Amino acid sequence: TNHRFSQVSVFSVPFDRGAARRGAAQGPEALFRAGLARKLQALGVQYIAERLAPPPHAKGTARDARLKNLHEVLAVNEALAARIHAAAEAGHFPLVLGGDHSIAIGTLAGLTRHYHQLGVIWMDAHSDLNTPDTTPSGNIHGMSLAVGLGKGDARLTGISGYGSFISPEHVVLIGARSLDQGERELIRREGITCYTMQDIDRLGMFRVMEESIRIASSGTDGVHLSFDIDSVDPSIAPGTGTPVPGGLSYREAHLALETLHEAGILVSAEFVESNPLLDSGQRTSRLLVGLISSLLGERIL
Ligand code: 5AB
Ligand code: MN
Ligand code: MN
Ligand code: MN
Repeated sequence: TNHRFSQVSVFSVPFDRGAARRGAAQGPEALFRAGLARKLQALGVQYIAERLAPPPHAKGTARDARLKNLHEVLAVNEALAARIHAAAEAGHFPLVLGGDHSIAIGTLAGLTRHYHQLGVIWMDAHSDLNTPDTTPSGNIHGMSLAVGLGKGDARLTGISGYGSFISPEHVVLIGARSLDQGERELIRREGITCYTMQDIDRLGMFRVMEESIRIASSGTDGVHLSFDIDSVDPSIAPGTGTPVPGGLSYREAHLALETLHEAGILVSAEFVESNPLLDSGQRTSRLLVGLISSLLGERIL
């Protein structure tokens, strides 16, 4: 994806307590069962793979309906942030496999300790910009981008607080079609660029990617891709906990990742929200292996 990296560090994060439904914790192993390692080898990608330990169940800690499973989310993300920072320092390209999207808190925290002006491309049906004050669910996977911007519960933003936060002008949302009122207001107030599905219909995916790449990379020292599989249409990616109709087609999704590979701007990527318990066979896992391959340089011709 970018030739300045000597190797890819693949991090499996078997965690799903940031979401309402269980099962995304089994996402990473389903990707390996669907042939991820063979694919990386065939592409000639030098990589090492590491699996984070799932955090112990925090029993008896106070419950907060606006921040469900906070202690587990904190534990996994503190560990992940440290691993991601170490990988970035070593000159490696982190490839994070989720897990629910709350793990982006740790990825972003680790990256921003090293890259002080990080751009972010967030492909998702949602914007994950809720805070405890705006969340309709209390599920932290709907808050991770807000935390990366320094907004929300201080214990969560404190993980990123060791480094720097991302700036709204370097964030681009792609594929949005299900936003909560508080998220809409935050997008407007902060001036975050958002390419909705309607924008993709009108402009075409290639132009959306060209503009996104320019916005996310201008004035930054690297760009992170956070890819939520629910950005893709549920008819071809059914294995996910919060599906929304009207998503990216097979080719739109691949084109996005092919374009990112060509641009060479990425310093890290994560693929989240794949839930094998909700999948129809290996459909979603196989799609993801193909998408990761496009990002890492698989070509049609
Ligand atoms: B995902 C919702 N906005 O906050 C909320 O899948 C859904 O990581 C969040 O994008 C979906 O609960 C989180 C209604
Ligand atoms: Mn998400
Ligand atoms: Mn550093
Ligand atoms: Mn989503």
